[in-house]
Amino acid sequence: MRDEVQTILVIDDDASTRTLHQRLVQTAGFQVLVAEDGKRGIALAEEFQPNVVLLDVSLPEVNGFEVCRHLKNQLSTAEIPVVFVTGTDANPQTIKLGFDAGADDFLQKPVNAALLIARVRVILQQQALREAYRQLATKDSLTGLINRRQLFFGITEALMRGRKDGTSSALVLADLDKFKAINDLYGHDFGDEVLVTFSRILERHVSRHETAGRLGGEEFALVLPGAGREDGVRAANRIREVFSAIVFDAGSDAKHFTASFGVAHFDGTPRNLDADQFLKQADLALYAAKLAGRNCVKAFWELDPNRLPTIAEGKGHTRTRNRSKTDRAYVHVDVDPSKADNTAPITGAPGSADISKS
Ligand code: GH3
Ligand code: MG
Ligand code: MG
Repeated sequence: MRDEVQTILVIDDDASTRTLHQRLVQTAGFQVLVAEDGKRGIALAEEFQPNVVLLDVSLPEVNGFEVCRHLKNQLSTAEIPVVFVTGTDANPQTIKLGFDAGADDFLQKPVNAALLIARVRVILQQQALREAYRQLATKDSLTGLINRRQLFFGITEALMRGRKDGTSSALVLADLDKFKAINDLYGHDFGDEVLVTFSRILERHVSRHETAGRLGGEEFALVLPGAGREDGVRAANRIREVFSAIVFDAGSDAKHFTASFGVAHFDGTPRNLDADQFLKQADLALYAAKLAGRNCVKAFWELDPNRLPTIAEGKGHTRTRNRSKTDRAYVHVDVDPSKADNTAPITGAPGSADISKS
């Protein structure tokens, strides 16, 4: 729930009721918006997204039930709780009609001030709890990025749009290089810091309609709806460059770390490409980037289709279940801490076969 002062929208055609309800909620510390008819009320709800609507049943033109149904049927206003506050007609039938229309509560005029405010506060608490559960279900707790499950929704949505109207989209997978060695050399907390830093970079590089998420471990994905092939590669390279330029303070050492990227692209065909297969394409490209020496970007469409590597069953990124650990058993990294070079990047030099930095 928002931190700022919470806003209550009062919709009532009776001026004295509006004034009374306005005074009550203002005294309780809420901000208030008022509307004298349903149409104006709906417009205010859409524009200002109030935390609760206090809604009269009998209104001219559009009645309260219709207003409530309208709010509850629109994605942008469906979550706003509605409390009916009705005068003349609080009989069993109108109460049922109110709740059928989606009301969260039903109060009788003249309202008991303490009861009205208490009900509003309970509703706000329930909203806050729902929001907290939503965060838990959709966000990764370490980085605050959306989680694996939500990423799959985003990928599926991008594919559906592509199938429908040919809108292209790019999928970028990123995997931090030799991250196990970072943990081993500098500790798990330091490793966590690196993950968080990488996540902040991803966030800064995505626009509102794009998505950055954590697939698990040190693996991340970007979904870029509307992106052409080169847009995906460019985005990956920008992030790669920014990340590798960051100087991490590892005890007495200043360290640079790197990441490898795989890019796949969908332009509506093949129509039956699903999220698993799209991820697999990006994963094969990422694997090629690791093989090419890491700290580089590879595109699926540039790979030789006759020489695609076989990723061992269950070792790729394309599994739909969540994983607690993200070992890539097919990439072997031998790290001898005693030979660690504290000034150079922890990763090897980019491979000469790198297509992406030209
Ligand atoms: P490569 O360059 O081939 O990707 O090598 P890598 O070492 O990055 O890959 P590997 O999959 O072998 O190691 C990933 C490591 O990431 C192992 C795991 O312990 C660590 N890891 C996974 N999740 C977290 C986390 O939340 N925090 C920290 N600090 N480490 C994590
Ligand atoms: Mg890695
Ligand atoms: Mg990995």
